[in-house]
Amino acid sequence: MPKRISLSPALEEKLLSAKKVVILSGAGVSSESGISTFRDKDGLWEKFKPEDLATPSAFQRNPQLVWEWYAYRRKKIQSVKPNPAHVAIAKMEKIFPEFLLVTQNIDNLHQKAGSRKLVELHGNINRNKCFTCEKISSDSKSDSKTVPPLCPCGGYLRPDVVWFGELLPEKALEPAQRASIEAELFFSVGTSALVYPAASLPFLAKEAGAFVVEINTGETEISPAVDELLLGKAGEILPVIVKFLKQNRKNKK
Ligand code: BJW
Ligand code: ZN
Repeated sequence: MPKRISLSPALEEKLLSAKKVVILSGAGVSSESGISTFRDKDGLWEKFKPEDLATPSAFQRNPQLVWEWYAYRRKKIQSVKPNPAHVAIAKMEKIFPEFLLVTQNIDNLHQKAGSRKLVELHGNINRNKCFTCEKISSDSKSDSKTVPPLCPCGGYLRPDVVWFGELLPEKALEPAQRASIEAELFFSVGTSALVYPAASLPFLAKEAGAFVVEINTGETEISPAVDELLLGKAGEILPVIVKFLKQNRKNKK
């Protein structure tokens, strides 16, 4: 039986008045869909080493191993559905006049749930790009192969995700930072807030005056700094927030 979720009067007031809202999402948002997180017990980094699979030098050393690991994860991701957390976030986009979802997730589940106002900080596993010339590949058949296909330039294709030591796409990071600074209400949902620069966004928002809410099954690095910590599953807490908004927020736009 899920425990009763109560929102503080301060959060309720912000939910009713805020126009500019940002949600930062992490792997915890997809865990109720059956996708493993990275750093929880049984998370991906317990079974696999990031330095062997999620760095440019790992790919240079063993492109086949890295390609196969992503092919395995892609197959799993394609078999699952968005959960109530994804659905609630897609509904929130329609309620607040200025809204941005900043996701670290590469699994496309937010888009499947209907989110449109979003930036992908760490890329998307459904796209490939060339390791050498960085051109995005349009070859959708490349999914099924067990060795990385080749780009017309001769370089190997790789998933269009951001590995450790790589820069985040400026077209995602710049709007994410700007929206975080301008936000009145900022949610950090299902992320351990350990990986930078994504983890700096709640602090940017807080320093610029936003009311910062964290939704997570456990405490994280940012918990001591947030205005409201809602401990529990994103798929149980976010629908309660949407229900409150629908019942109480008169002027939706
Ligand atoms: C629930 C739940 C439920 C569960 N409901 N909650 C030293 C200090 C500071 C920084 C660095 C440093 N050394 C190197 C760096 C930089 C590095 C970094 O931050 N490293 C840290 C680990 C220390 N960052 C980078 O390299 C980034 N680039 C960069 O900084 O460029 C400039 C630069 C270059 C070189 C040197 C220095 C600077 C790039 C980072 C790329 C991250 N890539 C990955 C892989 C993507 C592709 C793939 O999927 O394979 O992105 S790593 C992985 O972590 C993935 C995630 O997006 C990211 C964040 O993880 P997330 O989402 O937070 O998941 P978890 O598992 O950590 O947490 C899940 C949370 O959910 C938990 O808290 C649970 O409690 C909770 N939860 N179920 C609610 N139902
Ligand atoms: Zn190329």
